[in-house]
Amino acid sequence: MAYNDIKEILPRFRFMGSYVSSRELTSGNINDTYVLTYRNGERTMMYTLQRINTYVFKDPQLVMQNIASVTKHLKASQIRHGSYDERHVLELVRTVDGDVMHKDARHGVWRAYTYITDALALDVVDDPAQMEEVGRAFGRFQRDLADFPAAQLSETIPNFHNTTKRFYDFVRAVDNDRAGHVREMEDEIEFFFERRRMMGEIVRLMDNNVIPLRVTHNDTKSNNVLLDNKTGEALCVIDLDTVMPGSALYDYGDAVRFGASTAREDEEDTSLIRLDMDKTRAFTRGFVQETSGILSQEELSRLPMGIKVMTAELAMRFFTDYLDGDIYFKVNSPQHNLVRTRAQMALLMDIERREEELMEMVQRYLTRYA
Ligand code: GN1
Ligand code: MG
Repeated sequence: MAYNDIKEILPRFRFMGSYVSSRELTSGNINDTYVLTYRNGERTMMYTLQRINTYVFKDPQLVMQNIASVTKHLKASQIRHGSYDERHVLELVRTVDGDVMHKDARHGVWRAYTYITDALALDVVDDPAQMEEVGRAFGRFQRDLADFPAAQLSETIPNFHNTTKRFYDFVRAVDNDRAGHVREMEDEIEFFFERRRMMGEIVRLMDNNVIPLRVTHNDTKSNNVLLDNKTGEALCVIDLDTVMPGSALYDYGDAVRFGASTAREDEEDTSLIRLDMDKTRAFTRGFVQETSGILSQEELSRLPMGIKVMTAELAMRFFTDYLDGDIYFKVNSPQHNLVRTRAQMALLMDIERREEELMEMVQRYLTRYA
């Protein structure tokens, strides 16, 4: 029952009115999330309350500082462009002491936002038109943060999308074999070794300054965008925990990996998993239009590589966690991380088959913006 987990935390925040009810949201893999309903006279107020996973985010104070400055910047950009609305940017609720988070020894670290009502967050995207809106949202996000001073942001999870470094973590997990799975995982292990070079490609391009370092979201799943449930339009980008310096290819690639798949990220029947080209094109259109004048030719021409590298990276991260004994991602069964791994491997193999199609798709944007 959710209330018991949070009842001592509620009075620590400046929620308006009196508590009515709460429910837990379970789609995130890292933090614990609750939606709260309060009543203030005739008005119903809703909030999102989250317990930050401090195994994953070692320094939550830095995470919250990032979020406070990013939301402030987003709001200012939107006001400047005349696009500001309270449903277009997350708004932190402060603690009674005026802080951006509450921390105590027994309950952990907590933060809260005003809940954005009448909105959908899609775990599965069925309609290309929705995928285009998701693309617009992440494109605008990138655009609104293009002038954000990246030096002000802390790297809250160092090397988060450094896929080369992730590969070493994977090799270490194989060596340690903590959960005792390695003996049965020859094919999977081989799969990642074969793709080692490809996985380091974005890191190499950044190291060689071929593509720029940008302020990026780094967790661009479709359910991290809210769409208006009446008009279907993109409202707001959420889950700002991993906003850090990164590459546009991460945001583009991870979004396509998640939202343009024909199946869930943890689909067990791998025969159902493919890359849906209509959804991929729709996302690309939304994302590229909103970032036009910002993304370079070098980035545009490598968008397909972003899809490949990010899918391989996620497959390998899930697999590493499986080998480590499920210490990072929340799991709903002992096989969950392996199921996720195999699903992402299947998706990657389809992406590899479609390389030419993907290159043709970006060609259009290259000639347009040349
Ligand atoms: C985690 O918590 P959630 O579900 O938004 C993870 C992402 C992965 C994603 C895979 C901090 O995101 O990197 O892509 O799971 N977040 C972190 O579903 O590791
Ligand atoms: Mg999330």
